[in-house]
Amino acid sequence: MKKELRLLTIQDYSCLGRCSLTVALPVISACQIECVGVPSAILSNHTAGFRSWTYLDLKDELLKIVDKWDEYKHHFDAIYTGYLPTNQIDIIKQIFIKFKEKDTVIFVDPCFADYGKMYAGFDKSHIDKMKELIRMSDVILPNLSEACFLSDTPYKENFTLDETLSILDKLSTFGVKKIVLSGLTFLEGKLTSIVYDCKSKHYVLASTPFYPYRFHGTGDLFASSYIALSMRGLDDELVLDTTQKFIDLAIRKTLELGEPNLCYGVNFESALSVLIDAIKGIE
Ligand code: PXL
Repeated sequence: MKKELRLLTIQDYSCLGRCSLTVALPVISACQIECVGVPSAILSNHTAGFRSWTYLDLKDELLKIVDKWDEYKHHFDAIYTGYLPTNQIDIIKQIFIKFKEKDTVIFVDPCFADYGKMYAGFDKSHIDKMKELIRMSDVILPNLSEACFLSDTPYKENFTLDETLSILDKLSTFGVKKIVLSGLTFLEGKLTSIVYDCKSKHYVLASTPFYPYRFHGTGDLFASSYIALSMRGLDDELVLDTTQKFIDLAIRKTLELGEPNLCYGVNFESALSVLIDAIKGIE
């Protein structure tokens, strides 16, 4: 009998540009998990690649929304945070405490940097606040830039596997169980990701071809897919491999349509079948 699963995710809703909630909701739903999405902010579009945007901060709504649920019994199998303004992190910590039960897994995608630079509107104070959130989590899913900022490692595009493992070792001092690091290029011509078990130091890798484009939103797709498939009980090797294949197909579908407009993200809608097929095996 298939188990019903419910996940709470808190991140922004950027109307245009496929990222955050607009990808988390369909990806997690495709894995047959109820995705309860609470928007931290509403933007006209994301801030990477577009010239300007509107921004409505929903800080004052967050506790109002989740406290309203006190009238009902809500169990969350997982909580997943993505892009968050610095001034909301203390509230998110309260939400973790409110909903964390024995079997609730907390996933944090730090989501504040890419290509060695912090996203527009963030400063270094965000890194310390994010470390506080990470210390309360079970699994973190940084990209290479975020991993460098969080471990005080100077950023470069290419780290060797040994250098990557030493970054992971530093990050494991935050007390998390697992680290899922994406966007690695130590294998030539490949885009590689790694799941690192902080206790055993055991790791698994998955790779797909590397494309010389800076697509937006692929980190959010990666995190949503990894989290949903692992909640469905697939082992890390299969989760990572399927997630890489899902994103690879989304990129190929985008490229098939011609020269991509990178701001709009990737055509993941055409690749959802990869996730649907992966969980068919366990139905
Ligand atoms: O995909 C990361 C992301 C999420 N949300 C917003 C962003 C970005 C990246 O720039 O601007 C609003």
